[in-house]
Amino acid sequence: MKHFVFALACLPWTGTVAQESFRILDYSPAPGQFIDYTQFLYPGQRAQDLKATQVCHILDSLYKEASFIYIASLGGFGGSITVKLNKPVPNREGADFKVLGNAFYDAAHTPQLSDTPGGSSEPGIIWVSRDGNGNGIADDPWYEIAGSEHHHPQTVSDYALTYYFDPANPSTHIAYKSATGDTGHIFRISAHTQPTYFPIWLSADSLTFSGRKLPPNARLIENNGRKQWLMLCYPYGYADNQPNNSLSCGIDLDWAVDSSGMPVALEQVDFIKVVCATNQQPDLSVGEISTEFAGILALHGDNTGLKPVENGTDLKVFPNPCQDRIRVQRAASAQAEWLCVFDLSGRCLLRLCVPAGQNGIELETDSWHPGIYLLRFAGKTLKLVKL
Ligand SMILES: [Ca+2]
Ligand SMILES: [Ca+2]
Ligand SMILES: [Ca+2]
Repeated sequence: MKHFVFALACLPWTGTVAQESFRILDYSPAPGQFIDYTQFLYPGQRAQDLKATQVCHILDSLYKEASFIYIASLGGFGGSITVKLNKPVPNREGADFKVLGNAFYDAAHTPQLSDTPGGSSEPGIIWVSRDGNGNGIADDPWYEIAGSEHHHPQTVSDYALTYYFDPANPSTHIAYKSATGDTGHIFRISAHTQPTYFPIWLSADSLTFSGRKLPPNARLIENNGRKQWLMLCYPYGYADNQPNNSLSCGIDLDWAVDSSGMPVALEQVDFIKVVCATNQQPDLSVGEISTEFAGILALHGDNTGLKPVENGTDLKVFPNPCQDRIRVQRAASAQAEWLCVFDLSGRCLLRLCVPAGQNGIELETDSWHPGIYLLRFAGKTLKLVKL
């Protein structure tokens, strides 16, 4: 979507990121406003000589560059990236890894939408595979991470979409047609002026993608008389859906299912694939909803991916340990913010919005089971003990 640069971006991340190293096996984006073949050309190279392997090689070098965080767009529905991890991600209790993207909450507007946070959320479905035969190649079964919308009545399990390149008019909107007859376009956006939005190194005429399509998550809301598109976050289980520093961004390998939808027991995974899973083009100012991929973060037993801080001046929770209630206090803030409580498996147990101008809130905790919880609020995470 608009507002993001393709090659260099600041991730909404508050901690130290120690990403997993990986190698790109395949990059097959759908058309999109951030898809630009010219950035992959060697000096003097012709577009028709650009190869998919060359694109993967260049992307690999960009992701390895330590001085900045690289984000690749997957374009519209069906676009994907597949990586091989240099070190497998084990399946331990709770969440095991995060797929990093550039999703963020819009704190100014999400309170209008009850308990559903939103902002920029461009969900992608995650697939995983392990190198079961040990040959280093992704020729083993793939399993889908069944996120929160897997069984939603508006989710379509076998959606298929074909995008068409018009060589006579490459710089126009890219037309598509689904197998069920939906038609539309990946819109041309005035801010992105490359010769075409079509990934012409993959095909010279058309590209067909198929897979599970999630319900649309973009909503047009009105705020102070001004209309604005807001992308609601799905609760869990997708890439580029919840912010990187959100506990809801964690992926548990126990959510993996086989082609029959049955859960599978995975000890570890070596390959991860991310697929843009919605087909939405809100309007000409936003463009297509396109999943972004910024890397993989293994949680390695730290199920949250977040290091809790001690009580401090910015955020206080008391009493801690607690029994029947707690008071959560932040520094005075004019902004509405989400307060979330998670268990140690990364499961969100409570989410509520603290209105603008209110610097604290009381929570009743007498019904909570004794144990350790993580409370996320005001950009901090605190460890909370319930007696
Ligand atoms: Ca797990
Ligand atoms: Ca995004
Ligand atoms: Ca293999």
